[in-house]
Order: sequence, then C-alpha cells, then structure tokens
Amino acid sequence: MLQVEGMDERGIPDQGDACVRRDRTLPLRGPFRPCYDEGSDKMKKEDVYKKLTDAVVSGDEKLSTATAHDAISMELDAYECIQQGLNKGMQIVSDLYEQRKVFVPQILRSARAMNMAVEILKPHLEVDSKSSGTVVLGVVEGDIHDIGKNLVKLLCEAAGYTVVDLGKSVTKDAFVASIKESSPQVVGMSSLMTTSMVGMPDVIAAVREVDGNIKIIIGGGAVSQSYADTIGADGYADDAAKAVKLIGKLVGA
Ligand code: B12
Repeated sequence: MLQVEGMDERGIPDQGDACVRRDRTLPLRGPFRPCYDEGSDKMKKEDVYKKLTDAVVSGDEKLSTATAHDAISMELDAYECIQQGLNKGMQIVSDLYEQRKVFVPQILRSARAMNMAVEILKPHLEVDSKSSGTVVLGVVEGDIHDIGKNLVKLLCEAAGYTVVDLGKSVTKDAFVASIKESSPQVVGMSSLMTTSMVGMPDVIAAVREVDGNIKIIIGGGAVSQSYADTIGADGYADDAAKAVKLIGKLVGA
C-alpha cells in the first residue's frame, strides 16, 4: 500500500513520538493513537481536547462521539471542547489538505466526525438566554464550503443571537429576501473560494439598498481584513469566536 510521508499506512497523519503508545497490549480504539496515559484514572481537560482534535484529524467518528460523551460526563465546557478540540482538528486537516497529505474522502470523514461530536456537545453549550439580536448567515453563491459558517452559527446561538441560516451557495436575492423578512442587525457572509468572494460587493450593495443600518461582516478562508476594507464591509473575523466578539461590538451588546 502506498505510504505518504508524514502519515502511517492507513493515511493517518503522523502525530510524532509523543503519541505512540508505550503499552501496546491494550486494544486501540479505531485508528486513534492515544496521547495520554490510559493507565491513569483521570484524563485532564487538555487530554480530552487533544483527543477530540485527533479524532477529527483521523476522521474517527466513534472516537469523536465517545470523547464528546466523556467531556460531558467530566462536566467540561462544551464551548471549549468545540474551540480547543474539534475546531483545531478541522484546521489541521485543512492544512494537511493544502499540503496534499489528505484528500477529499478524508476531509469528509473529518467533517462528519466533527459534526457528530458537535451534535452531542450542542445541548450542553451555555446559552446566553437574553436575545442579543438577529444575525443572517450564508455562504455566498457558487460556494458550498459550510463547515466554518456552521461553527460561526453555533457560537452565535450560544451567545444568544437568533441566527437565520441561509445555508450554502446563497444568491444575492436570497440574502435580500431574508433581511426583508427577518430584519437582522447583522448579515454575515462566508467565502472559501476566490471565485465566490467576488460576489460579496454585490450583496453588500443590495443589502444596504434595503437597510443602510444593517452591519455586514465577512469571513472564510478566501477573504481577509484588507478585502473587507476594500469592499466596504463593516468587519472581518478569522475564526468563529472572534466573529461573535465582532458582532457584539457592532451591535453594542
Ligand atoms: C473541507 C473542504 C472542502 C469540502 C467542503 C465540505 C463542506 N461541507 O464545507 C469539499 C470536499 C466538499 C470541498 C469541495 C471543493 N473545494 Co474545498 N476545501 C476544503 C478545505 C480543505 C477546508 C475548508 C474548511 O472547512 N476549513 C475548516 C473551517 C472551520 O475553517 P473556515 O471555513 O475557514 O472557517 C473559519 C473562519 O474562516 C471563520 N469563518 C468562516 N465563515 C465565516 C463567516 C463570517 C461572517 C465570519 C465573521 C467568520 C467566518 O470562522 C470559521 C471557524 O473558525 C479547504 C482548504 C482550506 N485550508 O481552507 C479547501 C478549499 C477551500 N477548497 C477548494 C476548492 C477549489 C474546492 C473545489 C472547487 C474542489 C473541486 N475541484 O471540486 C470544491 C468546491 C465546490 C464549490 N462549488 O464550492 C480551494 C479553494 C481555492 C480558492 N482559493 O478558490 C481550497 C482553498 C483548497 C485549495 N487550496 O485548493 N472542499
């Protein structure tokens, strides 16, 4: 079988010597190689975050869901598990994809491992009960990359915002129809592709024509603060937690 540099024979990224079990007599669960001492009676929260990260990197949904359950029984903060564990794993997989060390099937397995763990953690997110406002979110037309947008949605909801999720490949007309219907304080657009980000200025113009007070923010791997400045967006954030802070600043929450 072809073995890629930096990966084992199953296509799992090499995690270095620190992750290789010393005691190989215990059965391994799935393709994951634990980085903590299974003999010790207590896992630290850092071990759980690391395990969640590794489960996403190796696309191991059994491990990601089992670890999410462990996190809940240990009463760990669900938000931190998503940010420090699952999201970190997805960023690692994205980088490996860029380096051509993993390919589409692995990416999809990783996304599934992450989403299944998120579903378990979601009900345990501490949700701010006062509604802080309405945010319309969508991935711009021609772009189907919605993993990042879904994380932004999740953390916005946890912060108490009502989120109208327009999904992926959202047309300008769909953004406009949605703001007419839900009168949001903020519209957030996501783009991961240079071919789709060019549609953002048109959406901004159309939204402003309907309501000049709505704040418009952008994010996703294809865009940057300087692109946001160029097209006249009200803000940019490079991760979901920063997106929530940015929204809070813009709506004065
Ligand atoms: C996963 C992935 C896929 C998956 C998507 C699954 C899904 N449901 O999303 C699949 C395999 C389907 C896919 C398909 C394609 N992909 Co792809 N994909 C990726 C990959 C590896 C990771 C993206 C990702 O999910 N990252 C993890 C998330 C958590 O990060 P994120 O999206 O950046 O989101 C964070 C922040 O940006 C921010 N954020 C995100 N949105 C928003 C919104 C707001 C308002 C704010 C404030 C913040 C914010 O918060 C998020 C969480 O922290 C990237 C490579 C990369 N390094 O990004 C390529 C990449 C985006 N894909 C690429 C391409 C070309 C494609 C395809 C065209 C491939 C093909 N030839 O068919 C198709 C696209 C079809 C289409 N029309 O969209 C290119 C784009 C190149 C470019 N510059 O235009 C990339 C960059 C890979 C590459 N270098 O070639 N892809």
